[in-house]
Amino acid sequence: MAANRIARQADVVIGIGTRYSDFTTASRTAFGAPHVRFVNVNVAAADAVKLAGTPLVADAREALRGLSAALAGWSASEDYQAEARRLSAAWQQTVGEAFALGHQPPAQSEVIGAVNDAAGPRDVVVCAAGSMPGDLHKLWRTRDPKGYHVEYGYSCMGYEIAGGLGVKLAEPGREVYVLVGDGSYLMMASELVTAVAEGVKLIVVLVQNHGFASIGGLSETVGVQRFGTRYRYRNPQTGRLDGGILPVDLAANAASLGVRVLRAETIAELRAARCARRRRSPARSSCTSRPTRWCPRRTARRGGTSRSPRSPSSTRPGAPAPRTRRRRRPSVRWSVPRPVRRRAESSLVAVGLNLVPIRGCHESNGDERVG
Ligand SMILES: Cc1ncc(C[n+]2csc(CCOP(=O)(O)OP(=O)(O)O)c2C)c(N)n1
Ligand SMILES: [Mg+2]
Repeated sequence: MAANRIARQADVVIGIGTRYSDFTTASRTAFGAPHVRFVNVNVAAADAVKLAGTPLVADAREALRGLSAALAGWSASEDYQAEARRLSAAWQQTVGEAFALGHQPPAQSEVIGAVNDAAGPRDVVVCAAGSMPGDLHKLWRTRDPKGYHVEYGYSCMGYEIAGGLGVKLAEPGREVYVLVGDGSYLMMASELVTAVAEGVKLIVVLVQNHGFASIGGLSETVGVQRFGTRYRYRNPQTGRLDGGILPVDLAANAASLGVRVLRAETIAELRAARCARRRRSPARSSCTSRPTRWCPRRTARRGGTSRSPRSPSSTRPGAPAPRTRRRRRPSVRWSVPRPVRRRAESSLVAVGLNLVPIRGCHESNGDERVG
């Protein structure tokens, strides 16, 4: 709000390293002064000329040094500065309120607030698509230039976990908080397996609102019907995807990939989940998964024997010889070895934004094919 008001009246805008994307310019509607002009500092010439600006193709720090020297002795009016400070303080208050709405199920802003509080000053938040990037750029309090990694270029679903893995590899000293919607998670969560395999620690917060809330809402605001934006069965009565709620359980999916999973339905539980993670206490989590490796194990030894190699007589010295020495083909048994010890533990906190019944709901549309 504060930035939007200032942008609306600005007569000169100095853009530093910005691509003037749709998100940051509200699709070019953010700047409302009739003769607004732009000075664009950018190392990329293509971005420096955007919005018919005066291009300054240069390193940002050097350009700002030069501009500061050129503007020495000039400053914006006292009133203008006071107004900017007042708007900024008012917005901070709005953010504080959005972080503490006390909704149940929680509002997305409360989830963002809880994660923001949990993150340290150098930690990184990663997000890409859905309704969260819009909320994050309004609400997230970034304290470090590298602390905010949100993919506004293409808003590409599925980027979050893979992108978070890349961020963590580049900056292992920082905690990486991946905020991901259920739709994005469903599109691509496979790099969780890589994170587990490589012992790369990610903290994934899966925000479960049971569908593509942003796209569904967007469709309706422009007068178009939703299509497949909620996880619903096809309804034989209507022929549409408006049947019972699909029993999608993405937290269980994450657990199956070897990630430690905690579920939270309230903000208090979300905050407690972080404490539980710190204490490394599985007892605190409602769902803790252990990685299991299914691997073939040969049970017959060379030469073959009718006994299992585990049978005591096969190992006891001086045991009587077996009565039959019939050759058997080596058989393969599947075993579950003990969980491997992980170097670093990725965890996923699934937060339900919408307390919809997701178990047994296929009964509601009478579809017997799905169980
Ligand atoms: C690869 C890709 N396909 C489609 C889209 C269009 N799209 C943007 S957000 C979205 C739904 C995201 O759902 P979810 O992650 O659950 O976030 P929510 O809208 O519920 O906040 C879709 C389909 C996209 N951004 N990227
Ligand atoms: Mg969603």
